Amino acid sequence: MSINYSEKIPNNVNLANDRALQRALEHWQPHFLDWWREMGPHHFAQADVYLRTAVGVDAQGWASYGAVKMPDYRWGIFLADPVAGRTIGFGDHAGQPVWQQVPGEFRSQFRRLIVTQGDTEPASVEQQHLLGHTCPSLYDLRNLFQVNVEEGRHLWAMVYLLHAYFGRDGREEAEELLARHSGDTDKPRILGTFNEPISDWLSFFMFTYFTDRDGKFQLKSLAESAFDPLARTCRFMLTEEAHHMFVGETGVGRVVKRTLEVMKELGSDDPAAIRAAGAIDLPTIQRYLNFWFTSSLDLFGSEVSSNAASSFANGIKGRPDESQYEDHDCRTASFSLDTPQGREDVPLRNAMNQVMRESYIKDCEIGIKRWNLAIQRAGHEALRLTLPSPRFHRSIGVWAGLSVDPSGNAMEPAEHARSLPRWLPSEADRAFVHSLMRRVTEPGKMAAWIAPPDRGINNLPVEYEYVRLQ
Ligand code: BYC
Ligand code: FE
Ligand code: FE
Repeated sequence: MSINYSEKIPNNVNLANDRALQRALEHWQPHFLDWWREMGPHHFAQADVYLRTAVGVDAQGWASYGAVKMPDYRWGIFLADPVAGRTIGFGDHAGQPVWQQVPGEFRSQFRRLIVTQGDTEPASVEQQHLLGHTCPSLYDLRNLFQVNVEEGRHLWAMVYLLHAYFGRDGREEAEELLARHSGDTDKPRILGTFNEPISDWLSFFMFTYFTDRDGKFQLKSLAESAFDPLARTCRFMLTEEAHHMFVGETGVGRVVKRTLEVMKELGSDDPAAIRAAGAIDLPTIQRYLNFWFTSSLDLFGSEVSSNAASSFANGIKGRPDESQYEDHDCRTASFSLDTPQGREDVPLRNAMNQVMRESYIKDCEIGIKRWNLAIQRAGHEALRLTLPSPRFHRSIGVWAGLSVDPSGNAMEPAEHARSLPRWLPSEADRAFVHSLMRRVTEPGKMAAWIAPPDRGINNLPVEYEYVRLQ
């Protein structure tokens, strides 16, 4: 199905055929644009940004690239093509045809999940509101803006579902998605991580590595849903998501690379000397990693969850890559869970959040291995970045609020509190990282704390002027 760009709202869902829905979305559109102007990238409305825009939803060449002013970006509604004869892949309704409408009895459950998913998208744009001012290069500035406009489009994806399938409640929820704000004391965003400030680029790269990866896993599990429009929306969102994680993985990798260069020049791994030379020492990178990884672990919800069990039973939310499992019913199976009281067997359906979290952790390891390879190749046998234990620094689930060290061992609360500055970014770490954040906007030039990328965007050179500032 091709995308119609001649309409006010580009779409491949035949919006013109449903006048009421089209009018409702055209009514929401200016509210979205007001929100973007106020809460989106600060001060760059006039800049020409080299952005990709979706022009089709198939695997080959779905994107076109060109200079766009962000407020003119064509946010629209794009669903992956339907799969003929698709049936429900898991839970109590497995094998039955998928649903084109939301069954009444599951309506509020679906709405809650769609609202929660939708809430994270604008939240991340709000968190990154000021980052453009301190970009380490035009290449990075462009990547930030690409991520931002696509998160804006992900909001559109969820708002479409709310408007099209949830009537008046859905329209009200769509307004609320623009009324809650990241970090707002009265009306915060729904999930914890999306209220954490992202005020430096190391945090941005950790966020796109770890938190956008939660997005990947949540979208994969919703792409299994029996509610076909939700599944198709999420399938297309996943193609955009891949770039966000690329920005994170290469971003952290380039910070590590620059640190290794400085260590070589200095012939030292002394953090103070590395900082004095304008790079970020590996222990500081590890502390940022610890923070964003553990915060993102919380996004999977409690290890034992009746919500997760009923979402699975009802066909609402499956496991990422559900087809790779043998048992799609899981009613009688159990799961061995690591709890502070020891191993406990729990019904598998109730442990679905933990099943997802464990596949997420495996996926997180891939980038860590790559970064460590660079550290090893630079001749540092004793230095490594590691994922902390999932028991460490948790706010949700069975490990929440416990005094556990990054290796997963319980400790005295007072000793734990004293040790935290060694494990998580301290005020001094943040002040140092902030002191490095100076804007670099000469094409091809990089800030001193980050190595240049291996290649530019879409086969263009790294020196290309990816953002033309006005
Ligand atoms: N913070 O049974 P429980 C992305 C709440 S990222 C605060 O343990 P459940 C993106 C929970 O909501 C992907 N609250 O968990 C990335 C529930 O509250 P209610 C986002 C939390 O329901 C970067 C209560 O605790 N997508 O796309 O099984 C940039 C008990 O819940 C947290 C989704 O999350 C937390 N961390 O699962 C841009 C998918 N964790 O309802 C975008 C949709 C739990 O009792 N959401 N709670 O008031 C879901 O599937 C589920 O809601 C969750 C929680 C997995 C989040
Ligand atoms: Fe997203
Ligand atoms: Fe994303």
